[in-house]
This record gives sequence, C-alpha cells and structure tokens, in this order.
Amino acid sequence: MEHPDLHSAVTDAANDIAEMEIRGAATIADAAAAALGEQAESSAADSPEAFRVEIRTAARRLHETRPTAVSLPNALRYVLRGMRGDTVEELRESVVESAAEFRRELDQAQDNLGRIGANRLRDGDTIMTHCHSTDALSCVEQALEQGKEIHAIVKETRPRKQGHITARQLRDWGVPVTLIVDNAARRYLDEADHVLVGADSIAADGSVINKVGTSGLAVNARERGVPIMVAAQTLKLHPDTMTGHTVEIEMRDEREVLSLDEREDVGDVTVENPAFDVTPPRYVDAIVTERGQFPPESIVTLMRELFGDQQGGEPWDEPEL
Ligand code: RUB
Repeated sequence: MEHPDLHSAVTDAANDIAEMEIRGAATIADAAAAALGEQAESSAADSPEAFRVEIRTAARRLHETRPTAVSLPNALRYVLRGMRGDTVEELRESVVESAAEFRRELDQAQDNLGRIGANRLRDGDTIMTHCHSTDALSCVEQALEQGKEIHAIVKETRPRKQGHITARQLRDWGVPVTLIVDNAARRYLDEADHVLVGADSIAADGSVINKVGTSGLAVNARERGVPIMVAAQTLKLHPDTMTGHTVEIEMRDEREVLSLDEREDVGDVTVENPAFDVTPPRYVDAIVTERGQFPPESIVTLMRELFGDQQGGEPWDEPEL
C-alpha cells in the first residue's frame, strides 16, 4: 500500500511538539488529538482500510516527537480506540468525534483537578513552582476563584526558562510573583507553604516524572518540611509501568545549554541535557487528579481501576478481537 499523505495539521503539530513550540504534557495531548481529528476530517482515503492506515500513520508521526509525556500516547490511544465503522464516512465521523470528546474531557478533568487541588491551598499561602504546568496552575486559578490570596515563588527552570510562562500567567491573575534562579530554591523554601508541580508521567509505584530539577527540589522541600503537591490528571498515569516498564527520559540538544559561541569557548567537553527526572514517591505528599488526591503509593489502585488488565501497547496497534 502507498504511504498515505499526512495533513499539514499533523506534520505541523509534530514539528511544533518536537521543537517545543507546543509543550507541556496536557497541551501536547490536546494538540495531538486535534491533529488526528483534522487528518480524519480531510482524508481522501478511498477504502476503510486505507483510512485506518492513514490515521495510524498520523498517530505514529505525532508519537515519535517526544518520548516522556505519556499524555501523548494516551491521547492517541483514546482517539484510535474510538475509530469505528464499516465505511470511510463512518470511520471519519468516529475519529472526529473521538478527538473532540477527548479534548472536552481534558478540559473538564483539568477544571475538576483544579477544584480538588485548590482545597490544599489556604488563604495567604505561598507556593513554589517549577517549570510550567497547566494542571498545577489550574489549582491556583480555582483557589483564586474561591477568594484566596496566593503568593508564588517561581523557579525560572533552566535551560528553557518555562518559569517565565508561569510567572506571566500568575501575574495576569494578580498573584504576587517572585522569580528566582533555580539555584536559589533551597534558600526560598523557608518562605513556601507548598511546592506545586505538574507531571509528564506518573509510574505505578507513584514516582513522578517531571521537568528536570523536580527531584532535587522535592528532596530539599522534604528536608525543610515543605509539602510537595503534584497536580496530574489521570491522563498522566503511565499504563506500561504497571508491568515494570520504565519511562524514557528525553535527552535534548546541547544547544539549549550552550550557544554556538559558548560552545566554542568552552571547547571539547561533553554536554548532557536531560529534559526530565524521576522523583521517588517518598518525596511526594499528594498526587492530585480529577478523581481525587492520592498518596503516591496508592496511585496504583487508581491505575488498576482505570486500566484493568489492559496494557498500554503502541497506540496504533490493531485492537485484539
Ligand atoms: C513541561 C513539564 C510540565 C508537565 C506538566 O515540560 O515538565 O511540568 O508537562 O504540564 P516541557 P501540564 O516544557 O519540556 O514540555 O500540567 O501542562 O500537562
């Protein structure tokens, strides 16, 4: 069979995800679902089989962009599981609807999670954040809507400085923000009531995979007695970890760390640029999801309930009959 044409919505989304123009686990999932929907909508497939191949090829293209956030394969799997029908038209309609439904649920889950997480924040509390997480910010937004006053210490988050996005968003909501370099975090923990971060993936043992630097922050926070709260929709639960798989940590280009001039100046050294790290469950106080909040060690119970015996597998695998 010929290689199917991919819609520019898919190739553009894939490039933007790889280049981090689209970034953050929930936003990546949303963009991937939207792109699959557009592929279905504009498909010129002349048979149901050709249509299925086309959608699976699009899913593969989107999936190969970034390896760590499980929200991406979970989103693709959701949309592909909704693909049903005997004709191209039926298949098209089912994928378009499945993608739209996924996106609606994502929004709803983030709002519900925010309401649950906001209950942990008291009037006058100060949070310390790392990176930029829409799930984490949803908790702050809901706390503000409840009339609470919240202050924020925002880590800039090298090398990509996603902390600036967090700072801008909080400032727009009227939250007083203190921006600090990552290395100052331990000093400012004494002024924080919570560390509030998001997650790219949550493993079955309750480990939290998030932006590199999260684990060091969590260890320091534990030592200072500051509770660590992780805001993560169930979309971040990693089904493959139930059978012992580990989560791949993305290694990114050294140019994010050193400019070409700096590279020349520094000379022949090895540069490593892991984008994420793993925080063991003993450093996490609560994982807040749209289904309630959980001590990390008990997240596996929720995973069993949600995934049952079904394993993750590749999103484009043919369903077993
Ligand atoms: C983003 C990051 C965020 C999580 C959660 O990393 O680590 O904390 O993705 O975000 P990157 P959200 O900038 O490398 O994508 O809560 O929005 O899903």
